[in-house]
Amino acid sequence: MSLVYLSMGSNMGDRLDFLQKALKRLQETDDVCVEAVSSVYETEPVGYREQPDFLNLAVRIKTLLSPEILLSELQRIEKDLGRKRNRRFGPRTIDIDILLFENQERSDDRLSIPHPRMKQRAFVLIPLRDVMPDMSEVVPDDAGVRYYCDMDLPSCENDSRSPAKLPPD
Ligand code: PH2
Ligand code: MG
Ligand code: MG
Repeated sequence: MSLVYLSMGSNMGDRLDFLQKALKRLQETDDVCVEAVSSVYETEPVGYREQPDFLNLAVRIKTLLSPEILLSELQRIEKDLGRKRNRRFGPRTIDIDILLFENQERSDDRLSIPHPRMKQRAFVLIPLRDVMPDMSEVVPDDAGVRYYCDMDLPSCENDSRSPAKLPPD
């Protein structure tokens, strides 16, 4: 099992709904268990600034998938939720990025791990700190990142912690 941290962002349409749907799809993915989800933060756009504010969150998962297969699964979820690949850094219904994959380091055309820009981005590091309590990164200026709400954790399949599966009192 690999320990993996992801970042999600949305700045089109019903942003919270896109994040919720993406989390549910992630939890339903075979060989992926969503272990923890950060709070949701509303964040000013970084890079290309003429676009609506984002909602961002971070996710901690355990997975049996390789980085390549996980990336394909994440891209499938993005596509199913209406993601169109237009302007780089531009508006999107849902963006799911791999931040860290165990201690792996790699950089090729398809995938760079750790995510090359994560250390400069408060909209990545502030949510990440919620799901990675021992995070050692220094968080850059947090202006433009505001707490928005908490997010329910969709439970793992066959997860005995799920309240719905507990016997009645
Ligand atoms: N994603 C980008 C570019 N800029 N800005 C914020 N606040 N949040 C994002 O998720 C984001 C961004 C490209 O992936
Ligand atoms: Mg991104
Ligand atoms: Mg992306």
